[in-house]
Amino acid sequence: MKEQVLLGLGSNQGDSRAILQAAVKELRTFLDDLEVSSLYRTKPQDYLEQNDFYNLAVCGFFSGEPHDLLDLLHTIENKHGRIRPAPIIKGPRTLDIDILFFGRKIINTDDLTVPHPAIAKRAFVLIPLLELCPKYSDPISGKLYAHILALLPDQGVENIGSLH
Ligand code: PH2
Ligand code: MG
Ligand code: MG
Repeated sequence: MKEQVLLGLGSNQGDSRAILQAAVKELRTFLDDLEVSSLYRTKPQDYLEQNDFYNLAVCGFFSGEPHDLLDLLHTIENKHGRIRPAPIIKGPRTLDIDILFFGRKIINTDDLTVPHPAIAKRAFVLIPLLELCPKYSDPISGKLYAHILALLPDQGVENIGSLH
């Protein structure tokens, strides 16, 4: 069975736009009917002493287990120079691909938490996500993400057009 998955991508090191373009191309090899949000330039959150990020979200259909997807995403991140373990937690990175949702599944394992635990406080995730899925709600609380976003302060998320 195919599950609809939503991923959040980010980069603030190297040629971020080229890295994100290459990553989306690689995602198309195993995600069907891939939809890609606009590209956003975003102010860093959590760890503030770093460059602005480029963020976007994608949505597609995956046949496999959540950990199969996680392995594929780590392979793409590593190929684009992702350093593990991170020298600075939540610091600069060439490429980050987070599983935001895997269908409506709730997953809590050592290496994977789905829905991604920080979605509700991050405009750089919510804004591209809502561009693709305006009616999406939190599988745990049932709250509409559009309502959650409306309550957040401005976090400096600027739509800079299409990735291509
Ligand atoms: N990722 C982080 C920490 N902070 N800030 C922005 N704007 N965008 C990100 O992707 C991001 C961040 C850790 O994953
Ligand atoms: Mg990550
Ligand atoms: Mg992340």
